[in-house]
Amino acid sequence: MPIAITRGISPRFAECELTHLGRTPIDMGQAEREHAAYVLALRGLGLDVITLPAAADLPDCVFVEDAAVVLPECAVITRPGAASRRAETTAVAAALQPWRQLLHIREPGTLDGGDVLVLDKHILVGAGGRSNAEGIAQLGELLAPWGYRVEAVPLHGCLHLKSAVTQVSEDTVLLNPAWVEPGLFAGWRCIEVDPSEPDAANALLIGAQLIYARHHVRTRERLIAAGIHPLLVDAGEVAKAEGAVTCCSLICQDP
Ligand code: CIR
Repeated sequence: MPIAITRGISPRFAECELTHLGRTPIDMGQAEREHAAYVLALRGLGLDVITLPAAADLPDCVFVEDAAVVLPECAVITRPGAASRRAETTAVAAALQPWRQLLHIREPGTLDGGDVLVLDKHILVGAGGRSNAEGIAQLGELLAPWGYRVEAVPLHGCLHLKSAVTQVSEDTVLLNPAWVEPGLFAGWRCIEVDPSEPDAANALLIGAQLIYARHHVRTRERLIAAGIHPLLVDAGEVAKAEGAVTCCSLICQDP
């Protein structure tokens, strides 16, 4: 059975890293409810969900996606770009150990999982923010034995590559053309976010089912018009922390 790893929300979530957003109050009760519903949505898709305990001293620990890149053949434990987030990887690595061979990004490399978009054997990595050239080069060397091709992609104005683009069906990506160059996705059907919803490109594809934040109403209409019918989850509180639906889980499909 495929596995999803999630992690509880730190009591210090209000001290999360913020790069492009101003700080606004987070409703912790609502954040907990949204997270519980997200876990239920994953279970509803047949995933066995392992939820790690939150760490009081790691405000961003709910965003497990940034701590690892999980592939069928292995998992790469990252070295997050924000120093406050580096210790998050310890618990995530321990949780992945039974399921995957572990590889590691080493200093001075930095890499956030949110920057890593896997499109079959082509891996695009957002460069210049949390993930540096050294980290991206290490990822390429670690994954070359399995035939993966890693390409650095310039980002403009957003935190991670997967803030700007995600895969939303077998042949389709959803992207914000102001944040990532659409020409990189030749051969893919591209849907653009509604201009009023710049942060609406993040969606979580599990098998054929798309999980998507309920508040991106206009972009959702574009998905539906393209024949993609997402399962909606509330993600308003993680959005205040610059997080979204991919960030809160690591999916380990059966290898
Ligand atoms: C951070 O700035 O690191 C967190 N507040 C948000 C991380 C979101 N993660 C993701 O998009 N993969």
